[in-house]
Amino acid sequence: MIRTPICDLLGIEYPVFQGGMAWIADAKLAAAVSNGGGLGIIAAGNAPGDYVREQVREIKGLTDKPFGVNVMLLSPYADQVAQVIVEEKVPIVTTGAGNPGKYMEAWLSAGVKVIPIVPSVAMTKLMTRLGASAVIAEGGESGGHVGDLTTMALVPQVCDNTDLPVIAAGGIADGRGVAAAFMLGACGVQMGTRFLVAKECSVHQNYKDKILKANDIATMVTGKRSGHPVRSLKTPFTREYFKLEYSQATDEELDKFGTGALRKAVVDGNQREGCFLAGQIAGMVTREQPAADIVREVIEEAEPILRGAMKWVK
Ligand code: TUI
Repeated sequence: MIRTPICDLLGIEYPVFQGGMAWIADAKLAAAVSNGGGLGIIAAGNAPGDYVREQVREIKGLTDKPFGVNVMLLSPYADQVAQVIVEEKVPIVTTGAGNPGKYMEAWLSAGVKVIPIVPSVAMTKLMTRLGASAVIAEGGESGGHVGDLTTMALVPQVCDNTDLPVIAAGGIADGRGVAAAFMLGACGVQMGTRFLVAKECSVHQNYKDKILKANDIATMVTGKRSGHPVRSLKTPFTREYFKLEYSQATDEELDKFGTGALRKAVVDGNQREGCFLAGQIAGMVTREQPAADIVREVIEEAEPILRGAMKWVK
């Protein structure tokens, strides 16, 4: 059995978070993960506060286990969502794609546990000072919005600069990844792409099929020009977007081309115009499974690896 400080801190059985995937991670997926003993997380993404309120009310009817909400800080509705979290007494918040500093006081005084995603040591130190309960160190192997550092380089440096529990994310999809994360000093993991093909994940079947068929070199990063780099599957859309980025196209033209592409992937399964966010481990994700099985399986796989880790040391 693997039990780590994050399990006691949050009241969960397995130290496994499901990533707050925008447009994808809804109350049903999050409830399935939480009921399986991990931490299910509802993604606010770019949705308004009322959507998040509905989702939070729904999950409370589906599980009595702890759950979280992920706030995407680039969202125009981030202020609304931050307020809904307080009003609806959400127990745990994770944040992504920015600095949640301006919400910390309100959340902490409402008793919310705040777990920011940090892409650097500087952000780690700031979040530790501001009262975070833990941090998620997410490397650029992940899908979606990516920082510069890899998980291998980021996690130990984050661990060296905080006493908080560190959750590793980016490039983790099985027990080997979990074991490696623990070796680097993390006491938990967050996975997105692996949960995207969970049975309870309601993303369009075309999206799941594309992940299941992906190989090691199936993803690429676009959006560097705008300062918001995003990793997704190579598709006609991403190749065209990439070309436009390095052309004379204006920022407005580029924005117009990209708008709605994630919705087209998630809701419509549109293989030509959709943007299918995915991590580099998509090539290892080969079967659809119940979310609870994923949570248990990665931890059960990690146990013998961690026990046998010293086999080459005489
Ligand atoms: O947030 C994510 N992944 C995401 S967000 C998203 S929706 C989106 N759509 C279009 C453009 C951008 C986003 C899809 N996937 N992961 C967590 C994450 N956070 N990765 C990196 C960061 C991060 C980056 C900078 C966190 C903090 C940060 O701070 C910068 C600063 O100094 O304010």
